[in-house]
Amino acid sequence: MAFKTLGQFIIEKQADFPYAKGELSRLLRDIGIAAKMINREVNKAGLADILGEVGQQNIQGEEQKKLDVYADEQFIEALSRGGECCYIASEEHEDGIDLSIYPTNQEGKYIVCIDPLDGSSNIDLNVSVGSIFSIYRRKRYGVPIQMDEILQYGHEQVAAGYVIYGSSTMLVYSTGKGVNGFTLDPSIGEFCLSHPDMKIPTDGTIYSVNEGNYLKFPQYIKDYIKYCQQEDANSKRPYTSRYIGSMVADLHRTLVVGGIFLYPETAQHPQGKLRLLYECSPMAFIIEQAGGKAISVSTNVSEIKPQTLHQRAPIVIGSKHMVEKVEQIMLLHQ
Ligand code: AHM
Ligand code: MG
Repeated sequence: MAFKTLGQFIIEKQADFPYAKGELSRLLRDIGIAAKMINREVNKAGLADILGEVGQQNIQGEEQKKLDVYADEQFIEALSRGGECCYIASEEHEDGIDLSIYPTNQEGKYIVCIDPLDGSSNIDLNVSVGSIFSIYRRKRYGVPIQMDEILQYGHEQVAAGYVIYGSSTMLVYSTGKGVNGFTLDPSIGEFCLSHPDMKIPTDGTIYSVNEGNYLKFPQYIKDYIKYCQQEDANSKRPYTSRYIGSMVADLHRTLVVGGIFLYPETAQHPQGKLRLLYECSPMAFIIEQAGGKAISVSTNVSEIKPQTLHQRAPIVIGSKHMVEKVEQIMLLHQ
């Protein structure tokens, strides 16, 4: 059967950007390579005891690294290599990594924000984890990079995507012209187009939230959860509850079969838990590109102006009608 690899697809799609010189395509390809390297290590995670504990030397005399550190290094290496990227903001680093100070990357057009291994607390349990990336364009050239170029609105993203290391490994991304998904074929070591032009169903029957936090949630979220649990044949309620605790995995399911994912604000954590630049904005970009919706209390996630690199934001994201229902209930409380 004929199939299209990620590399072939990226080159084909370059025609969508007539003025582009191929830098974004190269950047996406480099991200694909990092994803394959991380996938290889994630698949071996259960062998840690055999290959050597984290921090110990393995049989080849190499130091074993924590997987999130390894994933971070793979991305940084892949993104630094090509010269297209001038700045990396990573969830793993307190400060950003300014590559524009190096002659090889000073002309780089792109800023990349990454969560190299999201949901890493699940790694030892053989539960799906993921990587998330988000790409912005530089605003000025020939001067040192400034914070306003890094802290851009979600709607200014040029591309965003995620990799899910699950029962199979997939890379899903968008450059603002729809969403496409690629499954890694381990026999040939290539991501192959398996989910072209992904669309999230407008309605769904699954809600996904850490209900252990229920008592701390604001009233409109509590009311929405009760709404999900009430019986109503027309809207196929009660909905099913599913929560993996890996944002990438929970949102991948939401994208494919529809549903809603919530990580709301609480009195103790008014900004929720998830990071705006590495988790909320890229996932909102993908879900919106697929026809869904993402809000942060009363604004769209894509309309939040980030103030700091590691800023958090509450998020409600998924099937359009389900997110709109949360908005309706929220309005009743104002
Ligand atoms: P991490 O970046 O430390 O891995 O945390 C992010 C993860 C998300 O993948 C997931 O949605 C969320 O944390 C789960 O949090 P909780 O355990 O509070 O429900
Ligand atoms: Mg994370």
